[in-house]
Amino acid sequence: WQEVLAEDAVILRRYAREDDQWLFRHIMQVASLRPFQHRITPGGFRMSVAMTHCGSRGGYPENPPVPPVSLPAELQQFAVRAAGSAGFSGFLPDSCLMNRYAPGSKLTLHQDKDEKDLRQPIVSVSLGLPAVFQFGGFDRADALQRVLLEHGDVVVWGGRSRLRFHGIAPVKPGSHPLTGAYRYNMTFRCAG
Ligand code: MD5
Ligand code: FE
Repeated sequence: WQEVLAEDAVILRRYAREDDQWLFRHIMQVASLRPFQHRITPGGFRMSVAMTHCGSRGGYPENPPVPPVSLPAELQQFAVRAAGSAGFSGFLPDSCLMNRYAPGSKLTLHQDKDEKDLRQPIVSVSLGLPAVFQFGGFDRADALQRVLLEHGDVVVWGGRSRLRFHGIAPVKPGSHPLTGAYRYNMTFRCAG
């Protein structure tokens, strides 16, 4: 079932549930080639979320250098199908960012604006432990909506909602049969 969060932002509740095992295997496969890393923010802080990715990320330099890992066609097709179900046709992602949240990990309010073509949506897939998603406006200080994202939930963010401020509240400890002590999120993007 679908839920409209805001203009051009649609939640496909549990959309990925029946595909959770092979989706998770792809995360593990990518992480075996490019281990999850805690990036350091421009301000010098180590992020609590660990990240890896496959496909393009817009050609940003990696430090230290890591081998390229291509975006598996079945992952790309899953994202194309999800975007279509949410009403976004013509989406062809070239990258998948994978985030891993241990208990206590959070993602501070931010905008996703590194991608070259902001007319393209982002497809997000949540697996494992639930998390409270914070969904804001176009200014950092705008009021936040809070939405629980659970295992298998898919969200498609396009149009106006593409540039909304958003974040993830600290993940509560727990255990999930597929992912153990973690929450994982995949975001499919046209990084360019
Ligand atoms: C997450 N990841 O759950 C989220 C899901 C990230 C990130 O935010 O940058 O890795 S993607 C949420 C998103 C993407 C694009 C637009 C909006 C939300 N939005 O307008 O709220 O790890
Ligand atoms: Fe983001």
